Amino acid sequence: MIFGAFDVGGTSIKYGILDEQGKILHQSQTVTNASAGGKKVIDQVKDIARNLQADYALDGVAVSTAGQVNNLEGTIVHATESIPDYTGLNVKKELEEALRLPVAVENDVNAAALGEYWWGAARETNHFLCMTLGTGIGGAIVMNGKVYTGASFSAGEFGHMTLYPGGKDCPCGDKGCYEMYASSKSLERRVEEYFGEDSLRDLFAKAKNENGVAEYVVDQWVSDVALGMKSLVHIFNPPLIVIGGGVSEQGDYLLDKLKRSVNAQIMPSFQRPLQLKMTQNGNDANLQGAVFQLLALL
Ligand code: BMX
Ligand code: ZN
Repeated sequence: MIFGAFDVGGTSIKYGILDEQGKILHQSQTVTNASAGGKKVIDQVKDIARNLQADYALDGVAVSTAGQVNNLEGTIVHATESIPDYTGLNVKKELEEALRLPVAVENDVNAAALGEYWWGAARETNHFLCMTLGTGIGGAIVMNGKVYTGASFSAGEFGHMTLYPGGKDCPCGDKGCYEMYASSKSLERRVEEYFGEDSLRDLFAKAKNENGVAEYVVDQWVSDVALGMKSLVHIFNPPLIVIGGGVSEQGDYLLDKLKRSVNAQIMPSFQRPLQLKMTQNGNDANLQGAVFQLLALL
């Protein structure tokens, strides 16, 4: 069987063709037309899926998306203003009617967690947390090999823990949320503030070369990432946290800093069992996890 799979984020729509083993046969991406609103974003997905259908005999379409997702109905329970007017859309129904194919919809980080669980960094444990540092910060709680969804499919919105009361305005409507300080986007904002145009890759290259300002910017940000993790670790006592998002390409350099910063803040009983790992499958995990959810429907 082959599937079209999408990962809809506030910044880009990544998509690909996958088989039932989670193997990626083709992939590409485009910019999310988020400012045009959720309906237009789904139209973008429809158009791409129709083009894929012209080339591949798809058996279904799997969608990983930002926002809280009722994965039984395929609806967006709630989305922040990072995709305006997304809340309430029935993505599954819209796509099934347009494409005449079975469709599964899952929150992006829940999908990433499932991708890592079945085919990546979390294969060896049944309980773990997954966290992506992207445009926002998404989270997933996996217990006994299943994503914990909460009372209204909204559990795991790690990005909206309060890190600094009364702090920066968040697209969720509150102030001082974790994702305003510890997402990749927040690191980009810091880079712009200190260096003007530089990219995150340049920042890390400079920091690794012992550029003092670059190291300072990275360390300040790491300290905010770790501050949020401290709360998560004390609540869940997880054996593993898988970290995703663009910055995961910084590998051990970033992981070592994070481990030091988190360990300095948590009690010894939480330190011993805790492993931090970067995502193994990167963005592919979102596509894979969405396909895994689709397979469960077929
Ligand atoms: C936001 C929220 C989460 C999502 C997270 C990561 C919306 C639209 N998004 O906190 O549901 O998991 O961002 O998303 O409500 P990304 O855009 O960083 O990939
Ligand atoms: Zn928020």
